[in-house]
This record gives sequence, C-alpha cells and structure tokens, in this order.
Amino acid sequence: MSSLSTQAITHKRGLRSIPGREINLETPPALLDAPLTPLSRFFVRNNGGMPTLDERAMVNWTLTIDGEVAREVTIGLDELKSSFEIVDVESVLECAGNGRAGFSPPTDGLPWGPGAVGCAIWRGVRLMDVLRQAGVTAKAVYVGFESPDCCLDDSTRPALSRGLPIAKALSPETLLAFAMNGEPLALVHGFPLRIVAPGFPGSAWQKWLHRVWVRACIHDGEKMTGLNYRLPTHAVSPGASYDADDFEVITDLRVKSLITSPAKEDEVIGSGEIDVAGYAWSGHVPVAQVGVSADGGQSWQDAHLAAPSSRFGWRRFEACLPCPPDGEIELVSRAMDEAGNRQPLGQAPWNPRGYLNNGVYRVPLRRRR
Ligand SMILES: Nc1nc2c(c(=O)[nH]1)N[C@H]1C(S)=C(S)[C@@H](COP(=O)(O)O)O[C@H]1N2
Ligand SMILES: [Mo]
Repeated sequence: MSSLSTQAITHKRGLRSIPGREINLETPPALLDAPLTPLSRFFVRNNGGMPTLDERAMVNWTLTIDGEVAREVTIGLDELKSSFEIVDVESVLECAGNGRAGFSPPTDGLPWGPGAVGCAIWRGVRLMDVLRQAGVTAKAVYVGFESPDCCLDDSTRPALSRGLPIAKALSPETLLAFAMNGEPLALVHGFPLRIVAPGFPGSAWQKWLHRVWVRACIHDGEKMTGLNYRLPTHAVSPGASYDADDFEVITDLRVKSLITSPAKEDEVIGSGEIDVAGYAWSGHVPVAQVGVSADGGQSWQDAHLAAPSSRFGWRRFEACLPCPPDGEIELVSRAMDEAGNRQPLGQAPWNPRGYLNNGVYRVPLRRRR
C-alpha cells in the first residue's frame, strides 16, 4: 500500500481489509450499531487506485457537464457551492456485491460479508439543478460519469465509469456531494465531489467526479457493459451457459436487514430474553416491516420499527425475544418492503457476479451453561 493510500485511510478503525491491491474495507456488523455510520467505520470500495488529489489539485478541480446539452458547463467547487441550493440527503450506501460471500457456489468478485453498507447524511447540490443550467436536450437518455482513478494494472484504463438513467439524474434526491455527516468528503470517499444516488447500488455513486457526460444512449463506460453490475432477466443456474444480452443494469437495491446487536459468537444466558437490534433498508420501495426469530426461523415476532427519519435512510428495529428453551439459538432478521417483497430465507437468486444477495441475516449465539 503506498504512503498516500495509507494516509487516505488513517481515519478508519476496526474495518476488515479485503486482500488485493485496491483498498477495500468492510465494516463488522457490530460497528454499524448507530443511526449514522461515522467516517471511521464507513466501508470503502475502490475498483482501482485512488487519484492523488492534493490541495493544489482541489483549487484547480472542475466539473464539466457536456454531451446532449444546450450549453456545456465547466464549474469549480466554490462556484458550484455558491450557485446552487445546498441540500442534505440521508441515505444508505450499499455495494451491489454486499453479502456476495454468502452465495453458494461462490461467484466472481470481492468476497464481501454483510458489511459493505453504511448510512450517512450527504450534503451537496442537486445534479438536477446543474443539468438544468446546462439544458439537457430531448435526446438525453442517460448520464455517464468520469473520474481520474485508473486500474492498478493498466493506468491507461479508467477504474470505473458508471452512470444513471436520465430520470434518476433529474430526481431531486440525486446529488453532487461534497460533505458526509457534516464533514468535508474524505479522499477515500470521493473528495472533492461524488455522486449520491439513493436507492441505486454503490457502483452508481461515482467518486472523484469530474465529468458528467449526457448521453443519447445507455452509457457504455468502464464496467457498464458485459455482466458488470447487471442481473440476468431470468434465472441462471450455477455452471449453466447464459447470454450476456439477457442481463440488465441494476437500478434498485433490494429490501434487506442486518442485526447489529448481539454480534455473532456473543454468549447469551440460557433462559430469559434476548434484546435484538439492527437496521433495515431498501431501494425505491420503502421498508414496511421486520420479523425476527431466535430459533433459526421456526417462530417469528414483529420487531419494533423506528419511524423513518428520511426516505432513503435505514430504519432501526428492536425486539425482545424469549430465549428458546433448548436447541440452537440463532437470531434471524427478515425485512419486507411495501410491495410485499421479503428477504429470502436462504440465499437470493444466484447470479454469476454475485450481486444483491439479500438473504436473511443470521446470528448464531452460544448458550451459556
Ligand atoms: N471513481 C470511482 N467511484 C466509485 C468507485 C470506484 O472504484 N471509482 N467504486 C464504486 C462502488 S462499486 C461503490 S460500492 C462505492 C463505494 O463508496 P465508498 O468507497 O465511499 O464506500 O463507490 C463507487 N464509486
Ligand atoms: Mo460496489
């Protein structure tokens, strides 16, 4: 790890590093036990190397909006902040590969456990407002994002160039963000500017953004095509052949929950009650209910679900469960969204890249004798 990269993550505490040349850090669920995930505990996903942005680069940094627009716009950070309304949006950020390690058989991609997720208050200007100033043409269907980070094994290739359908780019919750939880955006999270696309997987939340390219076709930048961040439109069995044309870009997170307390391997008393707490979230369809179990899913109880503090944030759930008198103690949380979609009791539909595994979260506990 270069000294710059090391410097960039000195504020991280207790995260699990995923082996590889890129910096990828996962949060143990117990450290997600707060309504807002602090910077020190927020997971990190980098598809390549991080750009070397120093203070001078920040002063000279600009964002360009071009392509299918009436007027090309190039704007600096200070001007961006003073020209457009500044808004706060609380939102979960979850990697599409979160929970991938739970797929059987294993798939390609980083073996994330359950902690490639966090919730923060993002501050920025609406992408919509900046696009309006540029004047999006009637031909626009998508926006493509560009950043200076490159693949570590090929510095001529961008690490990632994702995008958003024009409707999402023009939605009021979609931001060009420069602050997180009231602090300036850290380099590792995309300083000086990143996309915030609530409801979309983390891949759409482009970091170190310096160009928004308004397109008349679906953006075809790095990791937009092939099987990248796409799901099959019909079931694909492990090992079976498939047609890449039958895969569609992921545009919505699935309903999901995570028990943050107690943690795996915690001991509990052999009788009495167990206090369970965690968070539930979803994409564009709100969370409706969370069920919890202490006996591995044989019996269920509705958890108390805190009122939503925002549309795209996560919701705390709490329950007090009677300890099963005998047998294994296994806590399970299972969320349902307003459309009636529930987390699968096993794994989510298997797919070659291991995306969107929203299977229920299970916490086996040891019984104290
Ligand atoms: N420029 C750039 N933006 C990026 C990435 C990247 O590799 N490069 N990774 C994306 C992915 S896949 C995820 S899940 C989120 C992670 O954001 P975080 O590192 O701030 O947690 O950033 C997204 N934005
Ligand atoms: Mo991701």
